[in-house]
Amino acid sequence: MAAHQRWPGPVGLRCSVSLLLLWAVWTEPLEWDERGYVLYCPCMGRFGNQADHFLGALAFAKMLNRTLAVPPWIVYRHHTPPYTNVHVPYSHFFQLHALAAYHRVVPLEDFMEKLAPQHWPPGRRRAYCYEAAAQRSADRKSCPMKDGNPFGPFWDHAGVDFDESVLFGGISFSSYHQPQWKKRFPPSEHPVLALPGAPAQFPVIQEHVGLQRYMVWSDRMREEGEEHIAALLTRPYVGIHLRIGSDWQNACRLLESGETGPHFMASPQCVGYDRQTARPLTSTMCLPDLAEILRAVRLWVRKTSARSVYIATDSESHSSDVEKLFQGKVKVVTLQPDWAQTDLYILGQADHFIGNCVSSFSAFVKRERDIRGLPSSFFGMDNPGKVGGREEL
Ligand code: GFB
Repeated sequence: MAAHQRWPGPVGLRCSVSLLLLWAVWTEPLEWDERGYVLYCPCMGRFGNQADHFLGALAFAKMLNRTLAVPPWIVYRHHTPPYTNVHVPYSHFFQLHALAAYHRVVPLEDFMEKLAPQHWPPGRRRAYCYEAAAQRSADRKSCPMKDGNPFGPFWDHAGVDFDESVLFGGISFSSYHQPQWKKRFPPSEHPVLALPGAPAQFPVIQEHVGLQRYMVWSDRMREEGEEHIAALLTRPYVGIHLRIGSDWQNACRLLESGETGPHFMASPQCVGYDRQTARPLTSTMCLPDLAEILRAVRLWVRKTSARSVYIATDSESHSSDVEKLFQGKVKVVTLQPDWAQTDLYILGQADHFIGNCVSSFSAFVKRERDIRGLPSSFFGMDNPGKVGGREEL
């Protein structure tokens, strides 16, 4: 597949222009931005949650016209070496310069190394949080920036201790409160808004879904993903995401009580964002059983005349069941890669994708595919349509 087909044309063009601009900028020493900065810890959930929050944080920084200090991804490697949190720079998985087509960004690592020593030195590092969050601290007046995991390790990794707390209340991160943010925290007095969590909602709001177009895979991830596809898969291929592990089984049990309603974690992506008109969320959509997995795979393999199936999974792959279904006529591949992002890449490139409606891991793939006009469905929902955001330019 040619590079220009992978990303929508206008963005490709914008990316090339911004690449040139950024090349020019980044060969210069980093200049302090008087319009201020937003820093935050991606401290909620794993990759899919962090990605949802990232889109909202990007929009928040743009709304306040502050530069976003792009945090590293927090990857929890507690069962494999190094058996701790790993902080992976944004640019390991995605192109930093592609973000510049939307808004000004700087990697948190560069901010700390090149700007903070002079402009945000120790002794002047203020934390900003909701009054309600400060209630959790011992003195009830301090933002709990470094309390517990992943908070402490994140700010330690960045090399930050906080000297003071600024509390706020009565304002949300939505555009409705933009004037209040600007009035309350002018960059001249509050140059660095450092927040304990993402200034964003989970799941990502509909308006920001389209910002996914600025999250462009890094060359490293693209090359690795394309190598796997070329070596293992024959097109057309159907990619499926099996989110069926024990943590997920527990989460889906909450649905049974009926208290959640149709909006549960990432489900607005398939039931619709409007609560009044949302389609029902069934337990099969959250936790498909083997019968549903095989039904959906058979349907989409037939519809697309697929020659292979790629299974990404958080636990069992059920690959032998899928193989049996097609009596060996369809190749079934599961990689269980070292980085979950490799699975995301391969799912994103599939000729058809079957995801889990409730999972933000699936939501990442669905957003990327919607932007590129590629078809997706969910277990328990064959025709979800597209829940796109308005074009963010
Ligand atoms: O991405 P994520 O926030 O999606 O978290 P959910 C799920 C994590 O599980 C991923 C791994 O980031 C991966 O590390 N994982 C899940 C997978 N599916 C796959 C897969 O197909 N392949 C690979 N390689 N890894 C939320 C969590 O998960 O679920 C919350 O963020 C909470 O913390 C909640 O646990 C119940 O939205 O699915």
